[in-house]
Amino acid sequence: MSFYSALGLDVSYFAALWHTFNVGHMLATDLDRICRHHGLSIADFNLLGALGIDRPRRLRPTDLAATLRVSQAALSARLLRLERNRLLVRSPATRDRRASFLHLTPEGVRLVKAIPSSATQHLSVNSRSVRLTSREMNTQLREAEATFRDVTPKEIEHYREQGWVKLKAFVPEAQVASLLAIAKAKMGEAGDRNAPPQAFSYFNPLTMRGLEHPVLGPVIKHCGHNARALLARKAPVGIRYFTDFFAAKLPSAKPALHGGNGSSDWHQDYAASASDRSGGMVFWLALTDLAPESGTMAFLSGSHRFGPMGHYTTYGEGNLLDAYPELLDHCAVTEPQSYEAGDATVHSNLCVHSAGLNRTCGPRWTYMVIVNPADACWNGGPADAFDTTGLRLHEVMDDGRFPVIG
Ligand SMILES: O=C(O)CCC(=O)C(=O)O
Repeated sequence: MSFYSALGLDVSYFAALWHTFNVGHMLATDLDRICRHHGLSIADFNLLGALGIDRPRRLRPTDLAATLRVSQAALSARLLRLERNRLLVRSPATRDRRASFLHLTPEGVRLVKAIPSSATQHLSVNSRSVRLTSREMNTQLREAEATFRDVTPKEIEHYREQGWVKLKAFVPEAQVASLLAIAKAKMGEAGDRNAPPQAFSYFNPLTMRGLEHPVLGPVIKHCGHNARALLARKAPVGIRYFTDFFAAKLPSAKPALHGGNGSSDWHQDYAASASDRSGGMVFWLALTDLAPESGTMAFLSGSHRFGPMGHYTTYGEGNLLDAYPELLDHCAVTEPQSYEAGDATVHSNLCVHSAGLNRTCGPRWTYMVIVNPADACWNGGPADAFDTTGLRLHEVMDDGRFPVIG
């Protein structure tokens, strides 16, 4: 304040202005949290809401950009994504065939109505918030921004049906920023400073075993808690932690020091899990915004129903689909996914998946957590992601290294 008054500005209204700004910020954070439960950001909701208003004339993308006060470039990517998610469609404008009008789909209309009604139930900002001191406001904001969200019934259903699921904003921004900073501090900005004990062609891993770590621990436990909901066993079976690691897929155009700049061809993880039963899953968390050209995950939806189909090293120069081409008659291949920082995908260790080359010029930063059902027993085999020393055949893997976390 004294800085501004020294400039000769009238600062008598600054405190009120700052307070109003903070209440607005709290409200936006709170609304964003609610939108994310429905798989949208607050900006997506504003966009759909603008299309939901009854107007004499439908909006074109240029009208919408002006209404929302955003650039055409920022709007185009968002429109494409919402169109792909079947929340809006375009129809050609009658006078100018090159232009298009935007319309909500029935699902878009449903969301535009559902979000305000869930806001009335779940909004934590209320009339009392306006009277909070700035210290109380900061505490509330920090808590709101750091809140982990749970998987929704719709996401659980998608996982059960398809063997994988996308979890928008699964880890809050603050934690993702800390994870990325830790990864870069240990692996370097280029993601290749560490030398893994076992180098992989498809990414450069750094195993963390971070359960006790102040930043990694809560993220791992968040995965464990939600893995239990995704597993959806009727028997009261918990979730056992197995490993967690940073994985930097390195640019394919540059030579790599320890591998890690290749693609991850179609495969399942099950054969590398050393477990006597299915139910294991991988949480794959994007630490930055990731577009398909950085080598993101694609899935063969529903392939988890077809049982184990071999270890990824057993197809010679080919991949799982060369050995089981008939899968393509039954299962749809998804596009490589796009992620915003904090989005995750989770795949069952029986779901066939792949990730392409990283065609960008920087590393693809991800953090992965691998879990199994707590009643899984060691099948006597080796495991790719963890050490099986000390495990006993046909007994649960309750070695102290693998605690139940969900
Ligand atoms: O991140 C990748 O490139 C592949 C990941 C993968 O195959 C897995 O998580 O099982």
